[in-house]
Amino acid sequence: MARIHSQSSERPTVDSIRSVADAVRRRVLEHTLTNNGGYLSQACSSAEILATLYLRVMRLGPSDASSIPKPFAGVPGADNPDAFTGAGYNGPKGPDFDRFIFSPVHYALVLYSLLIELGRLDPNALDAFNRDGSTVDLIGAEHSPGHEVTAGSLGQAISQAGGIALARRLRGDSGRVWVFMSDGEFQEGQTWEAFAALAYHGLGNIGVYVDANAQQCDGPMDSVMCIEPLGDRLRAFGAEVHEVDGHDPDALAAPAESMAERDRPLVVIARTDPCRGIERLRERAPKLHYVRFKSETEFETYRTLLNQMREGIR
Ligand SMILES: Cc1ncc(C[n+]2csc(CCOP(=O)(O)OP(=O)(O)O)c2C)c(N)n1
Repeated sequence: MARIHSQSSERPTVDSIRSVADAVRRRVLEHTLTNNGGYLSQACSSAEILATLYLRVMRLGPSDASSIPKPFAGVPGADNPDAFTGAGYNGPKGPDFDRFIFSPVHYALVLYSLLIELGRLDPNALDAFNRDGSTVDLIGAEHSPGHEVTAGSLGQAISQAGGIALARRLRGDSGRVWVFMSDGEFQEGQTWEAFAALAYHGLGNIGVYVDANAQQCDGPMDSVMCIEPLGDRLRAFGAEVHEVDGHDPDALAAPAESMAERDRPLVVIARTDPCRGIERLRERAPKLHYVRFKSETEFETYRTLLNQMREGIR
C-alpha cells in the first residue's frame, strides 16, 4: 500500500501521486471482485484528480475522525445532537483550512479508497461498505467518510458549496472551497443556475474539478445529451476555465497553484479515460457505469489482472 500523509509538509512528487492513484484503482478493483460489483470505471477516470486534490491542491489538516467510521446516528436536525458529517476525515474546520465538497457520490468507494491510501481511514472500514446502519454507504451521504453534504441527487452540491464559499468570504476566511463534480451534472439546470450565482457574487474562493470522462449511466454523454463545448459555456457563465489531461498531476495542480486573488470561480475540466489503468474494461464499453462480472471466466480474468497490477507496483 502506498501510504502518504497529505498533511506532510513535503510537496508530493508526481510519481507519489501516481502511485496513490494506482493503489486506489487496485483497491476498487479488489472490492468490485469481492462484492461482485462496483463503480470501477469511475476509479479509473478520477484517481489522479482526487489524489492531486488531496496531495497537492487542498490545504487540509490531519483527519480528526475515527479511523473506523462510526455507525449512522440519524439525520441532522435541531433534535438530534448526535448527527455528524464525514468532513472530519478531511481535517478540522478552521478559517485557514480548505473545505472539500464531493458531489457525484456514487464515486464514494473511490474516495474511501483514497482516504485509506492517505492513512485517513482504516482499510477495515470497507468491511462495513453498504451495510445497514453503516455510514460507509454505496452512494455516499453527508455522514460518509470524506463527505460533508448529501448530494445523491446529482447537481445539488455545487449550490451548497457556493453558499459555503459566500459565507466564508463574508467571514473573511482565507480557506477555499473545492468541489469535485462529474460531467453528467452539467446536463442539469441547477448546475448552471449555481454557476450564474457564483459569478454574480464574484466568488474567487471556490474551485471546481470536473471528471470529464464522457460517460454516464446510459452510455456515452454524447448519445444522451451533449454538454460541449463545456469550457466555452462555463466561460460564458463567468468562470475561469482550464482544460487539462485529467491523468497528469502537474497539469491538474497548475491552475490551482497559480490561484492569485481571483474574483470568479475556477473550473478545471479534467479530460479523463474511464478505462485508464484497466485497459481490459474497454471491451465492456459503452456499458461502463457499474461493473459487475458475470461469468467465472470473467472473474478469473480480472483476478489475474489484479495480481499483475499488484506485481507491477513501483
Ligand atoms: C438528479 C439525478 N438524476 C439521475 C440520477 C441517477 N444517476 C446516478 S449516477 C448517474 C450518472 C451520471 O453521469 P455522471 O455523473 O457523469 O457519472 P459517471 O457516469 O461518470 O459515473 C445518474 C444519471 C441521480 N443520482 N440524480
